[in-house]
Amino acid sequence: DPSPESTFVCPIIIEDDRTGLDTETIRRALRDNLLYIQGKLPELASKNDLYMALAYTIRDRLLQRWLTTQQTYLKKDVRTVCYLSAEFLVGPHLANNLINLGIYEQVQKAVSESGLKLEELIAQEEEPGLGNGGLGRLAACYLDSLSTLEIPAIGYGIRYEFGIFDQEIHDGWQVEITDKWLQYGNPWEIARPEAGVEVKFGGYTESYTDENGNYRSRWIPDYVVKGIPYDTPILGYRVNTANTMRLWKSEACESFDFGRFNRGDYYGAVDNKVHSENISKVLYPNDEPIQGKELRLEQQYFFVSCSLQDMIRIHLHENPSLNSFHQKWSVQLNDTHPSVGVAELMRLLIDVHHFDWDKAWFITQNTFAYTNHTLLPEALEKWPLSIFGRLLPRLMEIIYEINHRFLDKIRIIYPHDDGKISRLSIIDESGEKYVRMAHLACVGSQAINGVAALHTELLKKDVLRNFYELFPEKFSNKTNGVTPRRWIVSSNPRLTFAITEKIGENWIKHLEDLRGLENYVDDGEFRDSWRRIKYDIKADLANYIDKKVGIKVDPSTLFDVQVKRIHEYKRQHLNVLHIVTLYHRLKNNPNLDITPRTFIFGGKAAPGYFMAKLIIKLINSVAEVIDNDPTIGGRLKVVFLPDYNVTFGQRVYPAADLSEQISTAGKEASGTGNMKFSMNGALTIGTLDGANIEIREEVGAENFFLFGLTTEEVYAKKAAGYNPQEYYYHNEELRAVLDLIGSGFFSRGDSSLFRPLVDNLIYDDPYMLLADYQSYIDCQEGVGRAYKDQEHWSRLAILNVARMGKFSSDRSIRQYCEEIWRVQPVKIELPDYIQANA
Ligand code: Z57
Repeated sequence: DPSPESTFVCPIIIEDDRTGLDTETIRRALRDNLLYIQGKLPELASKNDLYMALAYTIRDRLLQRWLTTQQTYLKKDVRTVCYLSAEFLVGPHLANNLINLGIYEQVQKAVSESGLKLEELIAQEEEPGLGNGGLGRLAACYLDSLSTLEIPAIGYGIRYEFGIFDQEIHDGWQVEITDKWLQYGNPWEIARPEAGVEVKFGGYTESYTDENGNYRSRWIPDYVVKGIPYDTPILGYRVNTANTMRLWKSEACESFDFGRFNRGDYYGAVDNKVHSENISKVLYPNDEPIQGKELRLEQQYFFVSCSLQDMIRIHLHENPSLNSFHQKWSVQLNDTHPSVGVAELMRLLIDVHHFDWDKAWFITQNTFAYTNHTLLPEALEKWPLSIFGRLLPRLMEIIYEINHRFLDKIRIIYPHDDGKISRLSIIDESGEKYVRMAHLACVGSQAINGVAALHTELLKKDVLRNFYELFPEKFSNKTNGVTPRRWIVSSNPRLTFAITEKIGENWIKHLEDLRGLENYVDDGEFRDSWRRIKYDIKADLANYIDKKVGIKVDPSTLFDVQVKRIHEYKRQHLNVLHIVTLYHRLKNNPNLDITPRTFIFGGKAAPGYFMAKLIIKLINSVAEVIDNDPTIGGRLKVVFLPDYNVTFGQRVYPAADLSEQISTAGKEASGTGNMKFSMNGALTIGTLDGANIEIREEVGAENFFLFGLTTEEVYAKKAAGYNPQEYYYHNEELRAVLDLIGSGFFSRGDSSLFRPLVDNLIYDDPYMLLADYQSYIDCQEGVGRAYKDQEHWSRLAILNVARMGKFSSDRSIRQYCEEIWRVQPVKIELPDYIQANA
């Protein structure tokens, strides 16, 4: 809480140097920050010093907007969205803040004084890799849209000291390097140690009777950890709203250390400090499947407890009690990772604020909403009771009580159906006992959603069928979206300019306006300039590829791109089967007329995921053999670009001709890369999976390369006893391709290297590559033919961009606001001594 002195009204005199947006003022501010923040004379400043000076200059310009936003929210006592997520993959801040503030050009000029290009300073920023892939990146796009739509919101998460590892490739294999993103400091965050909170772990509970004769429970923890919030402003596009991303860092609790220290347990005290600091040390690098490691559960409870305590503190600052908590806060659970929040809010209301059970449950249920992001059974999170009960004994009790009351109600609806009861139970008692986090989230939330139309249907029919039957009204779909500010304006300035020249700049905030481009598909000059732009971007990427991996690629070839986490269900190896098929055809018929292609891959494998790592090795091995084969004569090139991340995504989406979205139908919940490609004028080759279905619906079936089994066909084939060997024996070309890989041809004669991969496909093939192989190959032939007619291809590309309006995260967030959160925009007025945005 603010100290009493803070009510003393003191007009703060703002130096013009920290708010002015004109070139001259920014020029002065840069020099000022270089000297007084970085402590460098211009002559001795490194590129990084200049980046830091610029970053602080921009942060200065955000601060008034940020503080005014927070003050307005407090004064107006607004309803606020809290997005709880274990990951926020925000990407570099600098360029986005320049664009959102509308001062890119001024800053460009101001920077040129230093003899550097703004683009070089932008490239200097180390991206915060606080996420694995789609789920964390979605959270970041949603924060951008929340601010742009002027919705009061806080993103709560973990400030990992080490984010997703940096990937290197050694001899074709992935090697993981620690991500030291904080080593040169982070100019975008402000620590708020005064808002620290404490979180309990371990120990036991005991019951007692309070002064009013009420039975209560007390949690005597084994250790207590302190959470320190680090805040980063998230500015909206051309608005004054700057919301907060509040990430928690774990620290040792001195008071607790002192107790041990004084008892002479020096080692114990230091050990506790080490353990406390470990909680926010490192991001778990698995994208889909969660492994049940205790530290991961500690991370989850840590950030959820910190965040809920923080909301309660803010709430009680403006309200007499927590009775209205659910009216002021809507808390979104990004997957089940924060779902222990359901039990934690119950604990805080009952144990700390002395609510009775029913009132606490009413508030809790009306506070939370849950987004599911996966259909993979192995990715549905569950915690062994043994671990859960030991680490969070009081929460375990509360979950038992929630479950008990829930199942009592269920028994009335399904009187003699024990099977139903055990399928719905929050506790899995079929073998070793587990807490099922998705069940806790479903029972404790007012709304449940999937992330694409197909995904939501499959949730209702399959994964969450029993819950859908119980409360169908809680379920809805919210198809994912991505922010056009980062994924078009910032990453693709040339395309942005070309679009804006024709239809104005409204599309940046209203992506549906891209429809206006349809008027220009028949304009030959426009198509010409469209192609020139794509070619120039591809030439830039070709230079970058040469610099990074020393491979020369030709920008006039078809750029066929697959960038995403490496996972068997995403089927990067199906893409490889196509490449080897083309290679095999060219070997047998060197004069074959094929469309020259450059295949570009990028993506990280979970460090413990053997098959994914082997797929990376396979891509690199095939790349090397093809590159060194003179008969190919550059008609095929394969490039694996190491260390795929947000920064590289911004480079590669604009340069793609073809987007590979080839997951087994029914496996990819939505996908969001699919949207980024298409918005940048790539055509998609894809299955009827996730959001691909909706993209195809929007852009038109004739502008989308579709192949493969449908979800129903996949299910039916599985049920009928899928046998991949039939495909292997009946398809000669497929057999030749698999045999070539299995023979050691791509592994210097070592026929054992890729055996596990080839055998898995022939004898098991859980993701049905062999069933989809022929359909994929045929479809790719159509792609190659289509690319030969460049005028035709340009038409399709323009139509793709023109029809992608639906996939702006602004649309997704509007739907969440109206249908789940019931929150409204709040305009932020700047004090009049602040220079307004451009
Ligand atoms: C993750 O990135 C996603 C789902 C998960 O359950 C976990 Br854990 C991590 C992804 C899905 O695989 C994508 O299909 C989806 O587009 C993305 O989440 C955002 O919803």
